[in-house]
Amino acid sequence: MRTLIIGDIHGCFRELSDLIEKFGPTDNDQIYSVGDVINRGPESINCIKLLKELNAKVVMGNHEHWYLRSFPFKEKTQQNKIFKSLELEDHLRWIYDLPYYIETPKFIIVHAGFDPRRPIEKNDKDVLVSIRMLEDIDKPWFEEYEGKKHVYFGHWGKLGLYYGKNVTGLDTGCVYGKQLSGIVVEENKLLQIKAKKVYCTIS
Ligand SMILES: [Mn+2]
Repeated sequence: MRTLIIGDIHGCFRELSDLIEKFGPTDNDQIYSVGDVINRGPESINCIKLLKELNAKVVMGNHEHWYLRSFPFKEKTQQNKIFKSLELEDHLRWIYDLPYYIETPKFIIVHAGFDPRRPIEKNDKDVLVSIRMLEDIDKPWFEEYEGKKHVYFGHWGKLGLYYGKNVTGLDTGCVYGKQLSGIVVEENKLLQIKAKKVYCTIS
């Protein structure tokens, strides 16, 4: 059995398909995603459909979290307009049921990270999908992490591919024209697909 953990996808379906093909999953393999499957890029719905077909395990990203917070789009804010255009209502239950982190005997998958000075289950959902820095000590959250389980996370596109002490950052900014990354855990092997184009400029 092999395990593939995929970084932030953001609707980049062609790159996701290529990455899956490169991995070549069998029925014994398990695919995970660090979340932010949707939004910003061109084909959010197709990304969800493919991950469902593959029985991938996906954690909640800030974009899925915000989508749920915005639904049913009553307020006319800019964010709601963007999400409305995604037309993801058929997949609402799937998004709603996404866990905020996944912990296995070997590793933890979380979208952004957590404050490691307290147990992950004691971190707020908003923290799990959005943390980068521990503001009070002005350090990235993972610099304080001393747990034994390896943590795989995304969310930090500017950080890019990051190998730290028992942590791996996998958001390599595909939607910004960089790469879609995945890591094969058992082989510690990195798979990358170059973005077909710049879908979105960094805001
Ligand atoms: Mn994110």
